[in-house]
Amino acid sequence: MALAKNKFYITTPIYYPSDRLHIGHAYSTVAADSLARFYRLKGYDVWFLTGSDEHGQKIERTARANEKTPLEYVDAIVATFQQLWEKLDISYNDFIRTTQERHKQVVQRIFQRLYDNGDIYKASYQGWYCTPCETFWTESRLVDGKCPDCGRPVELLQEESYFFRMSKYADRLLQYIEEHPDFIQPVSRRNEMTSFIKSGLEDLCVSRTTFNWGIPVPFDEKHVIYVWVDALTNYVSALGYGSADDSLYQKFWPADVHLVGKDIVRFHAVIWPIILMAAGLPLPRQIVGHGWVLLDSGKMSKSKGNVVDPLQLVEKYGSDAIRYYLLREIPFGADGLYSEEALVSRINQDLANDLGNLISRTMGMLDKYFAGEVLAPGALEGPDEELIALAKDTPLQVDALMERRELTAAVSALWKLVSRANKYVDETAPWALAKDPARRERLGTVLYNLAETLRFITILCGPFMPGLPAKVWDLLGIADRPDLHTWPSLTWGLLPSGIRVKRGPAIFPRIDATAALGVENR
Ligand code: ME8
Repeated sequence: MALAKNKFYITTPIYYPSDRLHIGHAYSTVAADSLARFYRLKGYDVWFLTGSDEHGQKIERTARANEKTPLEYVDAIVATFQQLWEKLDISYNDFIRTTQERHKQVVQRIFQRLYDNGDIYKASYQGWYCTPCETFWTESRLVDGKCPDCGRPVELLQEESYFFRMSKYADRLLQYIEEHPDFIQPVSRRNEMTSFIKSGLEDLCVSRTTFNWGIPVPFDEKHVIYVWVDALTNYVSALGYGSADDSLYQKFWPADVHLVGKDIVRFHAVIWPIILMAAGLPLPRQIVGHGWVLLDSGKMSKSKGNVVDPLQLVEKYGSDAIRYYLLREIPFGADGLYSEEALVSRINQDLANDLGNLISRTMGMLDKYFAGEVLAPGALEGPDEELIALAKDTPLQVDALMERRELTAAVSALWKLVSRANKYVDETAPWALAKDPARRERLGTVLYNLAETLRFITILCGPFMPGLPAKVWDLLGIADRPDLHTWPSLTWGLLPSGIRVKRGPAIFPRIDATAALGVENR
């Protein structure tokens, strides 16, 4: 019997189609995609979900301001999401829209179940609502009368509403968090959540009557279901939970990682687990809260006019470069600053100088000295052992760091191997060996070691820069050897001798910073 493969289910937040996405949203999705691709590389059966969160008062108002129906409005914006993900090489398996019938049914079913179990009750609500954040606040949590999350004005709500007995589950959730130290990552976010829960959970208002753009409460159609309850349910509705074919749910739930920005960890680490507990479903294994991509001028916002459009950046610099930059420059888990200057400098330094040169020097020397042929390696000498040891160890390091969700550190570990290989070129000076016919075998060994190191680097770069491998395999002459592109093939020495490499155009051309950034940016 074939062994069942390990499974890995990862999700991104489903973004609001109230506006086009900016570089911060792209950051979340790129990070999730890199994890998804990494686990695929390791042979896991991966399910990667993204989508759009289309209901709620914010969308309804934005659509009206644009003189469109909500659905017309979101249809156009969701198309731009999908276009962006295609350009950024996002390998999602499914895209869920909360306006889809498959989603609505599951939300209603779960809501009904919570009601039937006595965890949802009707009462009159009086309190404050932040529409941009779609969040309820009690008076005591407001800061200077404004939303404590985004600082914008809140609106007084007085409605008859349904409430969810969150308070009843607070102790169970705290205990769960304590017993599962990896549940909320990084640790700083876990601590924030524990103190948030300890400060007292109030029952959550989970329905609204003052607007229509949402999923009706199944037993009281005057009410629409609170948009966060609707949105969070996407993670199981997309798997067909409770439907005639729930095979994806059976296979992939519970999720292995819900990757989200730190601003919405609270919804994922408090409200969502309690909904699941109340519905009798297993909890996700992990919520990873990453930091924010900030600009010199602060957080990106339309009103400040400082929104960075990822689509334009991809057109200008390419998907691999943008992905690399985001993962490398913003320390994963913490906040980091975005600037186009830093992006160009990373491209020129890390990609053009370090990796690009390693590739072109290796191919160039093989071409020049051996007409492109990779010779079988001979005895090891000098720095060979050190290079090989690092090449063998790097997959282990990258693996351990990815398991700990330390994406930036994983990319840095990989770049240590790139640097070590460049240093190896300087140490072994193949151009000097080439002058001495007696050292031909040594030259062959040095170039074999470089080509094999490059194979390791390329395999490990794939999850972060998915466009790169095909280009390198073509240059290395092993495009038709998929067995040499895999995780299990990260065994030193599998690169066969006798293959023919070729020179090609620079994979990462240097960017002329003055031209790229323009005068106003300098
Ligand atoms: O919150 N830096 O959607 P949203 C890093 N629909 N990440 C950023 C960012 C920045 N400057 N700005 C946004 C919602 N993000 C809900 C989610 S999930 C069931 C429902 C990312 O369109 C980050 O992941 O406001 C953040 O959590 C998400 O976009 C918010 O996207």
